[in-house]
Parts: sequence; structure tokens; C-alpha cells
Amino acid sequence: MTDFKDRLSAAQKEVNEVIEAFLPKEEGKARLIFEAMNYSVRNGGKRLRPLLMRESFRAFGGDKLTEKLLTEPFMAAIEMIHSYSLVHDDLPEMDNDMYRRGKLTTHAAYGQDIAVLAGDALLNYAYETIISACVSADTAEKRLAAVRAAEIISVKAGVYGMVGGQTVDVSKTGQRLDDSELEFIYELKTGALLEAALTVGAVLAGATDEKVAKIETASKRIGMAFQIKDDILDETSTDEILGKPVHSDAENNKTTYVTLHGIETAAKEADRLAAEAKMILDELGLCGDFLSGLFNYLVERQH
Ligand code: GRG
Repeated sequence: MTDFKDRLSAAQKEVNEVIEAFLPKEEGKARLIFEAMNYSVRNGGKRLRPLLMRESFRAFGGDKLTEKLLTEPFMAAIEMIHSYSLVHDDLPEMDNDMYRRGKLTTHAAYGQDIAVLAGDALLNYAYETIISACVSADTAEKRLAAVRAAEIISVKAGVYGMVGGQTVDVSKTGQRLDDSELEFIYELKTGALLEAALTVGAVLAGATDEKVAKIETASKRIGMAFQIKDDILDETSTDEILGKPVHSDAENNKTTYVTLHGIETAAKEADRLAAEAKMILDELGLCGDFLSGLFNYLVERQH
């Protein structure tokens, strides 16, 4: 376990360096927007999506040059997309949260107008980063893989993915949902970006369609387990450990897996889904891999 923790923090440090290299310079007349963008990204997140992307890429045998040219910009881009979603989710019009990761949220630090723009800017900058990577691919085969990866990320982040899930979530707040509605929201709002991370890693590494489909299924299971764990932490953790107010689901009158089934059943379901996801990794021959350790971490994490 200590070995895994050390490896995880070393990997998170490396991922932070990758992300940092793609952040915009804070300069010029519009300097404020760059500051707000960077503030939103540089705030101690766990970097799970870029990390999962990199480890999937490596597990599927991706080479060092492609990692540098393609995977790294995609890693930075997915974290920009994740950060934009959090900036917008924290706005008064959505969850109205003042703290995230133990720091003021972007709207609390910069005002709502700049927070809306910072979210927009991060989303757009993510695609600027991805398109530059596609253009700079050094072979036609890699360019094709990069374009396929760009398609995956754009679909999973958009109306058929995260934005679609968030729309149903926001519009149903205050109503009691059933399991299938909740599953729809979790699969899109939370799962889609994790799926994008793992499948993009596989596609950029040149994995076969069959393997890409398998890792996509594994990501669906682990994405669901991750969100159920999030529900459990909202109920059982503290503001200090989580870096944001706990019990926000209850305060926002949200149906969660925990409100529907209770903590014990939720914990069992998260473990069951994680076990299924790891079985798929096993079928792919990736069971002893760091990736499998990351899957455990997603359901065992304390924040
Ligand atoms: C605004 C389009 C739009 C979408 C927002 C991400 C999201 C959708 C809402 C945030 C609320 C929430 C609980 C989402 C579920 C996904 C989730 C658990 C996000 C937090 O991800 P972590 O734990 O965060 O990876 P860090 O802080 O580590 O980056």
C-alpha cells in the first residue's frame, strides 16, 4: 500500500508538470482571464483523468515519443475540461459552492462574470491544445489516432456525455429519482470523462478496436463505482478532509445512491463494480498493472 501511495504521489507530481507546461502565460490586456484559468486548474486536484489516460496509454504499450507529442497535450486538455466543469458546477446558478479542494472556488475568488469566462476559456483552450497536437502528429497513422481521440473526448464531454448528464442532474434536483435515472446521470456526468480518459489513452497507444471496447466497458464500471464513492464521502467525510462542504447532496436535496440504498449497500455496490472493472483489466492482461491499483484507489480514496 505504501508503495502504491508513493508511486501515486510521484505520478501525480509528474502529471502536474505536464499540465503546467500547457497552461497559458498570464500576460497581455486579457491577463485576468489567464490568471482565473490557471487558478482554476492549479488547485490541488487529484489529477485522476490525466493520470488514468497516461497509465492506459502505457498499459497498452504506447511509446515515449507518442506520449510526449500526443498523450501529454491530451492529458492537459482533459484536466482543463474537468476544471471548467467544476468552475461552472460551483457557480451560484448551479451548486453555489464557495470552497473546493480547500480553496475559494473561482467565482468566489474572481466574481461570477470572470468564472463563467474562465470555464468557457478552459473548455476552448482544451480543444486548442488538442487540435495543435493533431496537427503536429509526426505520421499519418498517429494523426488519425489523435483525431479519433479528439472525437472521443469531444463526445464524452458534450451533450451526449458530461453536459447531458449535468443537464438531467440540474433539472431533476429536488425530485426523487429512481435507479435508472440516477444511473443515467452518473454514467454521463461522472463516468463519461473517466471513460474518455481511459479510451483516449488506449486509442493513442494504437490498441485494437476490441481492446478499446473492453477498456471502455471497464471505465463505465469504475466510473459508476467512483461516483458512488463520492456519494459515500459526501455523507461520511469532513469538510477538512474533503476540502469542500460535506452533506452538500442533502442540502441541495439531491437523490444519490446513498439516499436510495444506504451507505452499506452503496459501499458493497462500489466494491462490486470495481471488481468487475478489474476483471476486465485481467482479461486484457493488465491486472498487476499500476492501472489496476488506480482502480482500487478510485473506490478506496478518502477525498
Ligand atoms: C458544468 C457541464 C458541467 C458539468 C459539471 C463535474 C461535474 C459536472 C460536477 C461536479 C460535481 C460532481 C460531484 C461531479 C461528479 C464527478 C466528480 C466526483 C468530480 C470530482 O472529481 P475529482 O474527485 O476532483 O477527480 P478533483 O478535485 O480531485 O479534481
